[in-house]
Amino acid sequence: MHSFATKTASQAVTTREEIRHNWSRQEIAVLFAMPFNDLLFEAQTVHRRYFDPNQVQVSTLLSIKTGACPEDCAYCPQSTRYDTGLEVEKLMEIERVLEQARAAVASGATRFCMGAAWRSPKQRDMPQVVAMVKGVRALGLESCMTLGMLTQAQAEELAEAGLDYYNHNLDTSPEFYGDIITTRTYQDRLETLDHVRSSGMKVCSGGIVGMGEQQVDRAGLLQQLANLPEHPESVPINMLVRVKGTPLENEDDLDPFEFIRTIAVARILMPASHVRLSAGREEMNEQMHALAYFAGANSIFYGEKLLTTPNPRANADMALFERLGIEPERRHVEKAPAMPSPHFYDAAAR
Ligand code: SAM
Ligand code: DTB
Ligand code: SF4
Repeated sequence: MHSFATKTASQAVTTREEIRHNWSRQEIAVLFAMPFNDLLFEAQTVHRRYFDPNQVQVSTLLSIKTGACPEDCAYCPQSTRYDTGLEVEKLMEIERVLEQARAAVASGATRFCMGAAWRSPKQRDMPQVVAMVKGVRALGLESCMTLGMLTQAQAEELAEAGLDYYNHNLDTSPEFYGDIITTRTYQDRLETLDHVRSSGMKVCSGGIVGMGEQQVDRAGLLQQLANLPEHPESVPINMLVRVKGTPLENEDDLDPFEFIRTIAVARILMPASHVRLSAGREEMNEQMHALAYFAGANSIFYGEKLLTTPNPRANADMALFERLGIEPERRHVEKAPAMPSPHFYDAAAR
C-alpha cells in the first residue's frame, strides 16, 4: 500500500478523462492513506480537468416541512423520536416558498433546494409539491428537492413537473448504516436513487462524516456512490452537526484533515460531479473552507440556515470568495472545460 502512496501523484490515480465505476475498497483505502500533500495535489489536478478551479456553485436551502418525522436517523434533529426542542411546521404554502425563492434569486443563488422531514411524500401532498417545482423553475432557478423515499411513479411525476435534481443520501457505508438508521434499509435508498435516475432527473447523493464511523466506512460510502451506474451529478459531504437531544449529540470531533481527505477522495473518484461542502460549515474556519475548495469541493449551501441548523452568513461566504478569487458558478456545467477559464489566467497574471 505504501509503495503506491509514494508514486508521483499523477501516476497514482486515474488517467485523463477516465470516469470509473469499479473502484475497489482497497484502492480507495490507498487514496485515503496517501501523504496529505500528494492527495490534495492529485485531487486539484483532477478537479482542473473537469471544472474551472475558481468557481463554486451556490444553492439555497429551504425547509418546506419541518420536524415530526417518523424515521429514526440518529443524527437528525427532525426525528419525532428525539427531544430537540424543534418547532414543528406543516407543509409550507406555495406563495411563501416562492417568496424565499425570489430572495434566493436576488442573493445570486442558481439552485433552490427544498427539503421535507418525511419518510416519503404522501400522494395528497404531491400537487402542492409539484406547484412549488413549477413556481421555482419559472423564476429561472434550478430546482432540487429532498422529500425522502420515492416510488417510480412519484419520481416520474416530479420529473414531469420539471424538477432538475433529487437529493437522497446514502449517508454512510452499508456496514455502518445499521448503527445510524433502522427504519429504512440501504437497499431502500439505492432503489430511490434508481427511480430518480430512470425518471430522467439528476441525482444528488452523498453522506455524513463524523458520526463515529471509521475511515473504512467513509471509503465504503464513497465506493457505493462512485460505483453507481452513473455518478451522482452532486455529491454532498456533510460534517455531522451535533444537535442536543439526538443520539449523536456527544460524538467526538472528526480530525479536520480527515474531512478534507474525504472531500479529496470524493473529487478523485467522481471527477465530473459537483462535490458539495454541506452541513457543518458553521464549525469550519476560513482556512478549512479554503482547503476544502482546494481539495475539490465546488458547491455550497448559501444562506443563514440549512434546514433547521445555522449556516455561515452569505456575506461571510462572499467575502471569503473575494479573498480567494472565487466566483459563484453562473450555471450548471454539463461538460466542463478541459482548461481553466480565462479568469484563471487573469488572476494568475496579477
Ligand atoms: N427526510 C428526507 C430524507 O431523509 O431523505 C430529506 C431531508 S434529510 C434532513 C436530508 C439529509 O440531511 C439527510 O440525509 C442527512 O444526510 C442530512 N442531515 C440531517 N441532519 C444532519 C445533521 N445533523 N448533520 C449533518 N447532516 C444532516
Ligand atoms: C444534504 O446532504 N445536506 C442538506 C441537504 N442535503 C438537504 C441538509 C443538511 C441538514 C443539516 C441539519 C439541519 O439543518 O437540520
Ligand atoms: Fe426524517 Fe430525513 Fe431526518 Fe431521517 S434525515 S429523521 S428521514 S427528516
